[in-house]
Amino acid sequence: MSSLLPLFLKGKVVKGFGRGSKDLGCPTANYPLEVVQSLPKNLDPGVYYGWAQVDSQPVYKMVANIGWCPFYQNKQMSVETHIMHKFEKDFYESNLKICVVGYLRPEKNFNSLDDLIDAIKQDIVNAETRLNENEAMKLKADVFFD
Ligand code: ADP
Ligand code: RBF
Ligand code: MG
Repeated sequence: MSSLLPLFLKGKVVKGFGRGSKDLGCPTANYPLEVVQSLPKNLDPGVYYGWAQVDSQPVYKMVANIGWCPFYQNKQMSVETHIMHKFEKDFYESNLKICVVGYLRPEKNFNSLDDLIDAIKQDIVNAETRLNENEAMKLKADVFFD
């Protein structure tokens, strides 16, 4: 698994499932199917942390869910990125580059939406810590980003 990381992805931001992740305080920028299909076949589904850049804006911290969302039982795998930054407006159709730096945990099912939200909040805390480490910081400056 770890040999596949860091993993660099880029693509356009498309409309997701419209479940109102935004209302939950956790908007996720979704990639189109072709990006999902380009993933290494042996990449473990789960929650990851890393860096993200919208067009040529600054590079910010992110957490990404790569998988099937057992809570919603999606039929298709998705890659959705929550960028740890407050944006003034939506950026559908923009280019999104992400560097997937490390793995946080497997996807889980939850008894309630509140439990899912609590888990995501904890993921953000964990990502913050990991991304402040030197090895992770180096990737923020990778030539991949504009
Ligand atoms: P959808 O189901 O269409 O993905 P979401 O509720 O997940 O809808 O919201 C995602 C959209 O919110 C993104 O495509 C982007 O345009 C916008 N957005 C605003 N702030 C962020 C952020 N911090 N991280 C990710 N997306 C954000
Ligand atoms: N969905 C799941 O079904 N199980 C998970 O463990 C899970 N973890 C997530 C972690 C993060 C950091 C993010 C951004 C999303 C996660 N999701 C998970 C996806 C979530 O179901 C999706 O973003 C919903 O649309 C949120 O309402
Ligand atoms: Mg989304």
